[in-house]
Amino acid sequence: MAETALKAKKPGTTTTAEAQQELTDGFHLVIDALKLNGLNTIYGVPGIPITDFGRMAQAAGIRVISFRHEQNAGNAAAIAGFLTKKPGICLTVSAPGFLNGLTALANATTNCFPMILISGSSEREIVDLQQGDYEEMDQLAIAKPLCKAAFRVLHAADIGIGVARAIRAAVSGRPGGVYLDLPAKLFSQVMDAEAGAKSLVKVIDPAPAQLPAPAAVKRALDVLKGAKRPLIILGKGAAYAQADDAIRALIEKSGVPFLPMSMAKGLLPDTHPLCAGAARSTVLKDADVVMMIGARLNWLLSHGKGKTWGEPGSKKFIQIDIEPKEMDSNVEIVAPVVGDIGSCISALLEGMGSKWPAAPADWISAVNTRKEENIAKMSSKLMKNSAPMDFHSALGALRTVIKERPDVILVNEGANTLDLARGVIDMYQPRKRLDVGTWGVMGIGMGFAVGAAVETGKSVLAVEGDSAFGFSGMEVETICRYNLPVCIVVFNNNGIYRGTDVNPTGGSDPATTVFVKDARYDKIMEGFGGVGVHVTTPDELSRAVNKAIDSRKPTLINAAIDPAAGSESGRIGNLNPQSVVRKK
Ligand code: ADP
Ligand code: TPW
Ligand code: MG
Repeated sequence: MAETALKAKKPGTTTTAEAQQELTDGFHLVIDALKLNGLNTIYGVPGIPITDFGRMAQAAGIRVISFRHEQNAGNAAAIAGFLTKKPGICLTVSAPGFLNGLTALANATTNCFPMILISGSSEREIVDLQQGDYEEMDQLAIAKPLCKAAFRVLHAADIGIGVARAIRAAVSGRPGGVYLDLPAKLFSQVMDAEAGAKSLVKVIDPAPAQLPAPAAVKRALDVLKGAKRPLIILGKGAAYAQADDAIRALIEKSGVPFLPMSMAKGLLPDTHPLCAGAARSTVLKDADVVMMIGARLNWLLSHGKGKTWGEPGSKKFIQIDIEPKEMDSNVEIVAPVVGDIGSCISALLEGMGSKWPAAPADWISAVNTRKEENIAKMSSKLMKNSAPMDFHSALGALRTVIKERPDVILVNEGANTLDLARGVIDMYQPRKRLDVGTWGVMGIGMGFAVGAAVETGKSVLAVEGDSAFGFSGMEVETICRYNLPVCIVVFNNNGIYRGTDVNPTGGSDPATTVFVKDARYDKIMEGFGGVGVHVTTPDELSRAVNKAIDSRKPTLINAAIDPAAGSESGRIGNLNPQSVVRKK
């Protein structure tokens, strides 16, 4: 407290030493509350009423990373939450800044990432009477339906409790986004420093373990034991839980093939003998018992039904999740196990005892046969060293980079650039693949890259579609300003999905999906003092990426990709409605 408390005279007192009272204010109390809880990094954009707050936070030893747009700051905070299990903090100004940050908060909530969006807000009296204050907006009401919890603090003495509630709401149970509304007046409210210090709360055990019921564990093990063709699906909740050793032990002890969802890749290496990633459609169709660990049966898994899942009624689902309401959300769950993943997996391992039967050999060999076929089919596509590159030949080069440097963090967004990279680039370590997540949202790229580099100090390789990159591209300046070890590869195929569409009217406007032909995104990076490289072959790409990672210098590689190579919507064209009565 001493380092930040104000020395001030009590109003209306004499100058005697006895009469001097140490004071603090809202600014200091918020900073002290964050620091007390080990929240030492803030991602944000300054302005009224939080400019001085950012400055003071930096002066107090908090790392304050200033962005060019709040959405990117919010995405950085969200991924910080995913990587550290502590809420990432995003700080914005009122109304427009708040709304810019809100997209990231909603996205974090959807993905179950813990973060806290702290926004300054205008005067309550004026906002509530709608008298037209500077950046007037009822932010709390707007945030509420879009996040897990929303709080407002009106009195300096409540800051400690407000921050504590926000932390607990973000990380306990199913993690998510929390909004904390701090009106401008709060920051300058003054109170006695000692009382202020006492009002702060150090949150004890912010995400308490939630133990599964023994009967639920037994039920799940009985179903698993009866399986002829068992499958385990690992989701990003399993990656978040940081129960890596226990999850590996469960898989290896049971001998059950596992399928990692996108951000769970690397939880066990994609090259693990039990990884069924290369036989995805076969295992989904043919498995008879599926154990979901921190993964939801949403659109990414065809809601647990339909063609993807084979004959109707051919599956039994076991689900391990901290959120009881997730059970039966799409199909019947015959064995729900509700609790935190660490506790659930430990209980399952204990329940399996020492004599757990091996998974049926005919199933394992069927899965292996399919894997080998698919791997062989793909490998020739990855080897070509042609110009222009197609997605596979370019990704073949990046696949080798990650194999040789498994601790590099891969950020990935786009359509073809995303879907094909997910399949081609094997991951070897947990929480190294960060991508568009549950919404398939474009724009996470630079925010995630900055957040991952700042939180881990590791090199980041951001593989970006040219459209995807555009959503957050201005943050290359942020990457240069903080000199972060981020290498961006823009897969430049001149547009969204492809660069070959033409305007159907024959008019001079370009088609809706194409960009400036043969643009040089590398020049943007050079403009801010980073390294820009233009490459046209996989060999050049691989050399440039390796050099960037070795140097740890901000680098953008413009990788020219055949404009005709992509397909509409990447791998999810089935979700894309097309008119059948199109008029000429
Ligand atoms: P994916 O997209 O990888 O399939 P989802 O985001 O759909 O993953 O699912 C993640 C699930 O993990 C959510 O249902 C969430 O409640 C759950 N979850 C997150 N953290 C934990 C945890 N520590 N313990 C148990 N479940 C968790
Ligand atoms: C916030 C819709 C999905 S994928 C994509 C868009 C615009 C870009 C695909 O082009 P890109 O990749 O990145 O060049 P590639 O390799 O296929 O050429 N707005 C938001 N989110 C989404 N998902 C969209 C729009 C979309
Ligand atoms: Mg593109």
